[in-house]
Amino acid sequence: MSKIIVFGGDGFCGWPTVLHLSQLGHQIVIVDNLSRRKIDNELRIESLTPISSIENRLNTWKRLTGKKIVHKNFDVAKSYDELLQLLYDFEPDSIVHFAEQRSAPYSMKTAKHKIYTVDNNLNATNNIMAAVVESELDIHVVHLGTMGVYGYGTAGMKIPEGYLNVKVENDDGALINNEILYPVNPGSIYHLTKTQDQLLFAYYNKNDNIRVTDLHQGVVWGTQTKETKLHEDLINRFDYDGDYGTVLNRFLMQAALRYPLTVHGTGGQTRAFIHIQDTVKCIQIALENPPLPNARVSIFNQMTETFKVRDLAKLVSHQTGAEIDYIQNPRNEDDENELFVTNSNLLSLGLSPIYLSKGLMEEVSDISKKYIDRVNLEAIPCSSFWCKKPKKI
Ligand code: NAD
Ligand code: USQ
Repeated sequence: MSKIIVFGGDGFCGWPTVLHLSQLGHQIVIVDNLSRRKIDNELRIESLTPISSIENRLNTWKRLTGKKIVHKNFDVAKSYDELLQLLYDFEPDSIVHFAEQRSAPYSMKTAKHKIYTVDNNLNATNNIMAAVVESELDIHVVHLGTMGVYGYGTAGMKIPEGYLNVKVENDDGALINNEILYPVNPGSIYHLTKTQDQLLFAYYNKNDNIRVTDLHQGVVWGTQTKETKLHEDLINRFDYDGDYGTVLNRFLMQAALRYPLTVHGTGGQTRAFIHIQDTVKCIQIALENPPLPNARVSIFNQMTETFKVRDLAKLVSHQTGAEIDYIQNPRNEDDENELFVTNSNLLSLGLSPIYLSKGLMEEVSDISKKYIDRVNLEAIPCSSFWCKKPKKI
C-alpha cells in the first residue's frame, strides 16, 4: 500500500482514478479547488450526469467500502506553502497530477481564458515540481499530458513515445545520432500548456533527478468505471457541452436526443482515443512502474485506437439512426489527417485495451437517455472560435 496525492481528483479522469486506487488499498489525498465545478457555473452548464458534492462522494465511498479519502481544497497554481506543507505532513510515495484546465475550446474563448489556462496549468505544474524538490522526498510524479503535444500529422511515420531519434550532420560532415523530445505542434492554447509542461518535467528531471512519468493521453470517452457504478453518489461527470464535451460522448448524447451529430468540417480529423476504464488502469500501471533513479522522464502514449471523426459519426448514426450535420469547423485544424501512434510501453506493462464496441457505446447511450431531461440545448453548439474569422470549409 502506498500514499498517493491526486491533484485534480474531483474531475472526469481524476475521480474514477481516485476510487480505483483507493479500492486497491492505497491511502489517497485529493487536492482539488473545485474550479471545474465553478467553470460549470460560469458557462451555465452542468454535467449530464448529476454529480454529487465532493463531501457526499467521499462519505458514500466510506460507507460502502470502509475506505477513507481525504479532500484538501486549495489552488495548486497559487497556494505553494499549503502544497509544500501537505508534502511534509503526508509524505506521499507518488503524486498524480490532473489539476489543469483541460478544454481546448475553453482555452480559446477570449484573451482572459487564454491567460487563465496558461497561468493555471503552468503554475500548477511548476509549483508541484518545485515543492517536490524542496520537500527532499523521493516522490514519483505521474502527469496527464496529451497526444496533442505532437500535433496530429505523422508524415507516414508512427509517432514515437515522447522521444525522436535524429541524425544531425556535424561540421566535418559526419552524421551524429541524437535523441530529442518529439517536436511539438500544439493546436490550442490548452495544448500549448501541455507542451510547456514537458519542458518543466525534462528540466526538473535533469537538474533534480525527479522521477516523472508523463502520460500522453488521447481523447477519453465513456463515463462510468467499475467503482463509479457502485452508487449514484459516485457517478462520474459527463460533459456534453460545446466547450468540455469530447467528440464521441457528444455524438452519443446527441443521438439519444435526436440532435444531428455535429461533425466539424469534413470530419477527416483523425484522433487517438481511450476508454475511461483504461485511463484508470493506465495510471495504476504507471504508478506501479516508476522510472529507475536517474532515468530520464518516461513518456507513454496513453491511447488504444484511432478514428476519423466522420467515421465515429457514421458508426453512431448507423446504430441509432441519427442524422449527421457537417458544420463549419470552429477550430483552426487540418480537415484531414492520418495518425499512426506507437503505444507499446503501456501494452508491454500489462494494459489489455478496451476497444470501442457496441456494448460500451450502448452504455454511454443509456446514460444519455437516462439523464436526457437535464440537457441544455443551448449548450450543445460549440461557440468558441479559434480565429475571429472561422475557416471556410
Ligand atoms: P477535469 O477538468 O474534469 O478535471 C480537472 C480537475 O482539476 C478538476 O476537478 C479541477 O477542479 C481541478 N483543478 C484544475 N486546476 C486546479 C488547480 N489550480 N488547483 C486545484 N485543482 C485544480 O479534466 P479531466 O478530463 O479529468 O482531465 C484531467 C487531466 O487529464 C488534464 O490535465 C487533461 O489535460 C488530461 N487529459 C484529459 C483528456 C480527456 O479527454 N478528458 C484527454 C487527455 C488528457
Ligand atoms: N469535434 C467534432 N465535433 C464535435 C466535437 C469535436 O467534429 O462536436 C472534433 C474536433 O474538431 C476535433 C476532434 O473532434 O477535431 C476532437 O475534439 P474533442 O473536443 O473530442 O477533443 P480535444 O479538443 O482534442 O481535447 C480532448 C480533451 C483534452 C485532451 C485531448 C487529447 O478535452 O483534454 O488533451 O482530447 S488529444 O485530442 O489527443 O490531444
